[in-house]
This record gives sequence, C-alpha cells and structure tokens, in this order.
Amino acid sequence: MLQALIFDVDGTLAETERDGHRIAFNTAFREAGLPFEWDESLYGELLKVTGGKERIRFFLDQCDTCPELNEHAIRALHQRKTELYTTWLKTGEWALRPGVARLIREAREEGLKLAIATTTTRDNVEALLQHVGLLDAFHIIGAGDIVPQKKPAPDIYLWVLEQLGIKHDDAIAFEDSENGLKAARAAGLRVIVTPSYYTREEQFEGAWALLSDLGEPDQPARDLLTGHNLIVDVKWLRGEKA
Ligand code: XBP
Ligand code: MG
Repeated sequence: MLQALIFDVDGTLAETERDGHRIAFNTAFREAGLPFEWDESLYGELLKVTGGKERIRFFLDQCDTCPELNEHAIRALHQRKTELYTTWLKTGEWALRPGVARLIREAREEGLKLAIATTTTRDNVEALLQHVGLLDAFHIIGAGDIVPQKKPAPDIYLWVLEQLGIKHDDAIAFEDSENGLKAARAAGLRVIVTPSYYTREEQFEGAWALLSDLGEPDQPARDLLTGHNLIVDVKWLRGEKA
C-alpha cells in the first residue's frame, strides 16, 4: 500500500543547477582567486559526479593547469558555495516545477508521508523548501554527507526508508536523473522520472513512469513513452496509473 513519496531535489523539485548551483560554484571560485570557471556545457558533464565537494575534486584531478587544493581547502570553498547558493534561493528567481507543490500538498492531506532523498547539502534543501512554504510538509530529509556513498549508490534511499519505517514497496521515488533513478531502483523503489534541463538525453531504463513533469490542471504533463496527457495525483499513484 502506498504510504510515502520520496523526492529528489535538484532538477526534480526545481531547475536549480544551471543558474543556481553552477553560478554559486563559479562565484566561490572567483572569490578564492581560482583561475577557472564552469561553463554551461562543462557543468552538464560534471553533473555526472554527484555532490559538490566530490565534483570539485573530480574536476581538479582532471585539470593539468589548475592549482592543487587539499581537502580542507575544498571544504572551505564548498562552504562558501553553499552560502552563495542559499542566498540565491532566497531571492526567489526560480520556481518549483509544474505539479510539485500541488502533489506535495495533496499527498499531505491524504495522509502520505513525505521525504527528501538528495545528494545536495541539507542547508540547501531547507532554504529551498522554506522559501516555498513546504518545509513543514516533510517528515524526513535525507541529504548530503549523512550517508557515506552518494547516488547512484542506494544509501540515501535506504536511510530514508529506514527513518520512515516503511518497506520499499510502499513508497514511490521522484527523480530527474539517471544517477538518481539507479539509486532509487537499487533500493527497490518504483521511480517516476521527470527529466530536467541537463538530464534529457540520459537513459531511464527501469523507470516506473517517464513524464515531462507532474502536471497542473491547466497544463497537463506528457507521458514521454505513450504521448498521453495526464496529471499526477495521489489517486493515479495509488494504482489507477493507466
Ligand atoms: C544534485 C547534485 C548536487 C548539487 C550540488 O543532487 O548533484 O550535488 O549539484 O550540491 P540531487 P552540493 O539531484 O540528488 O538533489 O554542492 O550541496 O553538494
Ligand atoms: Mg536530481
């Protein structure tokens, strides 16, 4: 029986990567006097590495002309990036994707539990949810370094399921990326994928549904496999998926 919905954050709740995270990384690099910046296309490639600190380390390991940074320096750089990013979230120059707030409110009213499973830093999640008035809607927030291995490892989803006290059959995950899909599937979950700006070309084999977004009454979502229009609501999730 469906008891919980578990949401990824970046790309799934909102398009936060290109104009949010990326700009915050670049501003932190510039402030620290570092001689590089991540353009839109390079950032798309770097997104394959989940987690901001891991992404910086991966980039530096591949870069012959970049200065060496130890783990302490990367941590400090990333902390500044988090400050810049949460400030950006508070400006409100972004929006939740279609259907996200509607489904979260409806699920709450229907007595479903709500959780977050993300690789991003917890401060980021709280700032985002706070800004749209949805922080109180969530029972569990699984974020950042709370588990040793980030997506595509299943760790964050397994941790969230344990905290919720439910079995994988009783929850549905919402993701936008192949890494996220793999993580949720490896935890045994059904997964609804709504590809985002950077993940449109990825492979989503094993997704329970592949949709343009969650849909609003005046702006239905599109099933990307069948071409049908639909609105993702709790009734549909409970089994009337047709
Ligand atoms: C997306 C990510 C994150 C952010 C950066 O995570 O890969 O790493 O880009 O966040 P998800 P931090 O889609 O699972 O939410 O810099 O805070 O690590
Ligand atoms: Mg994502």
